[in-house]
Amino acid sequence: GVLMMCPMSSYLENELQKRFNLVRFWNFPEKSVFLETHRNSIRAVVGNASTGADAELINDLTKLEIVSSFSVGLDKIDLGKCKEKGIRVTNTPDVLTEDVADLAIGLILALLRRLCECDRYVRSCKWKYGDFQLTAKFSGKSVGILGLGRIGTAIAKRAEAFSCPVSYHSRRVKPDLGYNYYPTVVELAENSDILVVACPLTDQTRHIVNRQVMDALGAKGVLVNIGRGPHVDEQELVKALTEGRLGGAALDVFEQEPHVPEELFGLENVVLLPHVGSGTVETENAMADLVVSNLEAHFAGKSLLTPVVWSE
Ligand code: 8YV
Repeated sequence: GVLMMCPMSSYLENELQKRFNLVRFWNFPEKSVFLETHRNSIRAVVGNASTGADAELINDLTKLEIVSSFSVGLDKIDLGKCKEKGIRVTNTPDVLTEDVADLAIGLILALLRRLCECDRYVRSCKWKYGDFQLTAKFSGKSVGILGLGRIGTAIAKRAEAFSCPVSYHSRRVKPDLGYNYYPTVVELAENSDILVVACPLTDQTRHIVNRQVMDALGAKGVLVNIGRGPHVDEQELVKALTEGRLGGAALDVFEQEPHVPEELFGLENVVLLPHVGSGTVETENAMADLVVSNLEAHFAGKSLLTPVVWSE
C-alpha cells in the first residue's frame, strides 16, 4: 500500500490510485485506527510541506521502504530516522524552481510598488478622489539572498535582469556564479535593501532571520520569505514591523500555517500569501508526476529519479 498523508493534489491522488493500493490517512478518525489495519502493509508514504513522516510514523510502519515527498523541502520528514532504517527518500526539486523564483520577484514588486493596495484603491473607488501615493523602486536595489541553491540562484538571475546587485550567504561559497558572498547573515542584511530567504529549513537555519538580522536590514530594508516560516522569528518580525525597525515584509510562508499573526493584518507594508510558491497547475502536475515516477522506479527496482542523498 501507498499512504497519502493529506489532500495535496487531486491529479496526484488519481494517478496514485490508478497504480497502487492507495490509503488516505485523513480518512481515518485517529492514527490508532489507521494503524490497526495498515501498520504492516504500507510500503510508501507520500507527504508534502505540511505533513510528512515523523520518527513515530516511520517506526510504526513496519514495512516502510520509501518516503516520496510532494515538495522540495524535506523539513517534515525525519531524515535521521529514514537513514537509520534504510528508508529511501525522494522530493520534487527543479520542477518548481521557476515558479518559486517568479513568486519571489512578484512579492518584491507587490511590496515595493504596493500592488495589492493599489488594486484595493481602484476597487474601492478612491481613485476618483486623488492619485495613489508614491511607492518605492525595485530596479537597481541591492538584493541579498539567503541560500544560493536552485531556487536562490533562479531568484538571483531574475534580480540581475532588474539591474540589482546580488549578494548572498550560504553554507558554501559559490565563486563561479560571480555574486558577492557575505560570511554572515547579519553582514548580508546590513548590505541589502531586500533580503530573500531561500534556504532549506534545518536545525541550523531555524530562526536564522532573528532580531539582529532584522535590525541589520533596518527601517529601509524589506524581508521576503519564500522558504519556510520557521526561518524567521515571527514574534520578532511582528515587533520589528510594528515598531518601524523593519521597512516591510512579503511572506509566502509562516511559522504555524495556516495561522498568520493577526497583528500583520492591519499593516500596509506587508504582503501575505497562503504558501503558493509552487502552486501553478503546470508545476503541481510536474511535481505529482515526479512523485509517481519515483514510486514506480522504486517498486520496479530501478534507480530513483530524484533521490535525497545523505550528506555526512
Ligand atoms: C508545496 C513546498 O506547496 O516544495 C515545497 O517545499 O513548500 C511547496 O512546493 C507543498 O509541498 C505542497 O504542500
